[in-house]
Amino acid sequence: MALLMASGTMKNPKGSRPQKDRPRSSEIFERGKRTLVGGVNSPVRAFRAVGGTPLIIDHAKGARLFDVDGREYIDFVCSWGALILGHAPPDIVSAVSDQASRGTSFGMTSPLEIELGEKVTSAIPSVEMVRFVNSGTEAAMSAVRLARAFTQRDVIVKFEGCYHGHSDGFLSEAGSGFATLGISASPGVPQAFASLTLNTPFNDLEALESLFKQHRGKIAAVIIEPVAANMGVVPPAPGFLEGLHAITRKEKSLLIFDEVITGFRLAYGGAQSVYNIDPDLTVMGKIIGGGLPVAAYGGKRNIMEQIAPLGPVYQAGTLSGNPLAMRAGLATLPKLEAPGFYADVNRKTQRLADGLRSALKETNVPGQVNFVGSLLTMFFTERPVRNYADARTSNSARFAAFFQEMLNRGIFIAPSQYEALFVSAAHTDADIDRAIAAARESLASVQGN
Ligand code: KE4
Repeated sequence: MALLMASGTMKNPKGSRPQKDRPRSSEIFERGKRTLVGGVNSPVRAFRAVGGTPLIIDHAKGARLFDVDGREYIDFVCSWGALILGHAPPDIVSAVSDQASRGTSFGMTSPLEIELGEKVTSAIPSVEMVRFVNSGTEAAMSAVRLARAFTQRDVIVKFEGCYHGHSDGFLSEAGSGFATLGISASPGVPQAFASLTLNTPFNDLEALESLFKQHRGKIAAVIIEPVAANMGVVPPAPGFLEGLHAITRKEKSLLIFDEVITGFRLAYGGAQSVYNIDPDLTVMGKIIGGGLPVAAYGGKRNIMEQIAPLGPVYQAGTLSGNPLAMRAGLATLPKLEAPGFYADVNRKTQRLADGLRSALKETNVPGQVNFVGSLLTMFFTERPVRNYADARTSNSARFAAFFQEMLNRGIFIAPSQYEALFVSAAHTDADIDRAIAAARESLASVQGN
């Protein structure tokens, strides 16, 4: 363990550039590569799209990450959106510590799961019943299995660039780490299975209509990130979600909102409350676990009651609803109900977006800043980004150079053009202004890339 503990943390004097080399991180990463595939437990952490030694984190607090070389970063990844309160909020830490002493997993139901289930279903009216699982992948996979069983149809429609986890049916034209690594399909998924997932462009109702025409009566469900965040942030065009909802009603297919990122982030009721859409099923994750592994799927009672043990659709999980994660979720959600919580994170994100837009203008670097609520992406392209094809016109070499410049200035953004920046309650206006200043300097140094 001694090897892995940082030799004390060293704050960077205000405004100074941290050392570029991170010797302890490289040493630990090299060691990690001997046992962990690629030295990571999730591909995007390997910095393959941006180069250099990945961050190896010693600890985190508030809006800060501290790596094993004692360098400090303002964190705009926030565990990929899970930490809307920032790292190690005191009340969440004490709730989890208290629960640990009372048992971390009972293998049977605890009142905690019921309480969190009540919190989630009262926050999201379309979710009349819920099932907790351990990852967004598991939740999305289960929701699709349920939709297929309920409709007795096999085909699923997803949108190019959207990501719903790594279960077989979703590994085509996916976003997030898939797009980051530039892969569009995955070995190991039988063609017979992959062919049951159809992709169509985000924000294009005409293409969706014609897909339904070609596959009339065969489409079980359409699954969508209501605000795409895994191709970078792309908001739904006006009327798009309403049109999508109307088409699924007409075609008697289910509409699944994947709110793993947007759930409890865009509003306490998720994106569906912002855009006033009533999906049949909703997939959630990240924030509801307060940083511990929790995800969930839920929806209309008559659909959810098809799930075992009530119905024939099987889904199970050893650690599903475990008390430790439930306590973290129960300590987190009430804080999001506080008056002004969302207005504040959204205001800070607007400040960041405005600052980045003026930095792009001042440095003459072609770029687009898309943001919704506290989700933001800066695309290095002159084309407005309304779908995955637009996103892919981004200059990935310039993004990679920008990423490194920002990291050297103590700002950690997602190591991929196809991810979001996340603003938390822990970020201060000073943090936002520091990120804007760093971006202005970083843009100036990548103009030539
Ligand atoms: P997980 O299985 O990673 O918990 O969740 C899958 C998932 C499902 N749906 C949406 C909308 C998601 O964004 C995700 C996972 N998000 C990525 C980041 N964009 C996880 C980061 C990673 O893969 O390491």
